[in-house]
Amino acid sequence: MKLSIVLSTHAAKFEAVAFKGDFEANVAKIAGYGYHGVELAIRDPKLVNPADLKAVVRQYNLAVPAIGTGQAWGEERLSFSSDNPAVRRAAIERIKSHIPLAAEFGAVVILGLIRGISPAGQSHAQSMEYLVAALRECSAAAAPHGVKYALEPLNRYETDLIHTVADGLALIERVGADNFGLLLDTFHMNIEEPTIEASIRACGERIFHFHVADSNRWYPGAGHIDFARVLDTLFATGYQGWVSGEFMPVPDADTGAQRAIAYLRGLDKRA
Ligand code: LER
Ligand code: MN
Repeated sequence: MKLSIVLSTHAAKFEAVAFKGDFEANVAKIAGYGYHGVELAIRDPKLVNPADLKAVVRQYNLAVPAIGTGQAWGEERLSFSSDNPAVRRAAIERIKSHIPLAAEFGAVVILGLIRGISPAGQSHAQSMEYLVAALRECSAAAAPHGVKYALEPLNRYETDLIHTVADGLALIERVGADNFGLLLDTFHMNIEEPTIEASIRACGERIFHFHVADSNRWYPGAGHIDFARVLDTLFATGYQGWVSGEFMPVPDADTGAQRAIAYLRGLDKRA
């Protein structure tokens, strides 16, 4: 099992990003705890220096399996489904601007809350049309660079758009791009999926990335998700990707990160 953990390149509001702030010190800690990768949450690629990022992760021998983009919604309200065409355009351009860095790291680009939330007065069907158009454009731009996008089904309390694997698979059909798939997150799945294992099997080869947090969004092992079964099911699909920790800094970021890796390694001796 290849294990990574989410790290924000800048201070962020998103509460499930355990490591925020001093980048190099956090990378050093994450490597020290035994993780093999860092998933980078980057609001805007213009705000980071790719050479510096690369130098730091290489120095600590870490991979970057995925780049999270949700802070562009969280901090700037950029959204694929906005009723304002300028906002939709800015969201699409922002998401395309992640392509060079993702290509360099071999990272999948995560599409979480950048999908947005249907604005008051806009129908769900209209939001989905905007979403499909944005995803087609971004996927087509990324394909020649070998970059993939992974849209994450999110629970109903965060958005009205795409809650389940079934919703995500229907969207994949509509987008019709080989480099567009899903990111599954056990926290959201525990709220929305009828059966976590059946949904993982249904998603199969379109699982492009995987987030782990327990039912309470603390580190795996702190709640009631059966991770032995979930991870067995995930790897039985042939999944070759990363298992990435995205959980709250409880009791603090360092303790959570250490408990998560100890617990996951205990489940899978290959971790
Ligand atoms: C991001 O990966 C996530 O899981 C969401 O809850 C962000 O809002
Ligand atoms: Mn997630």
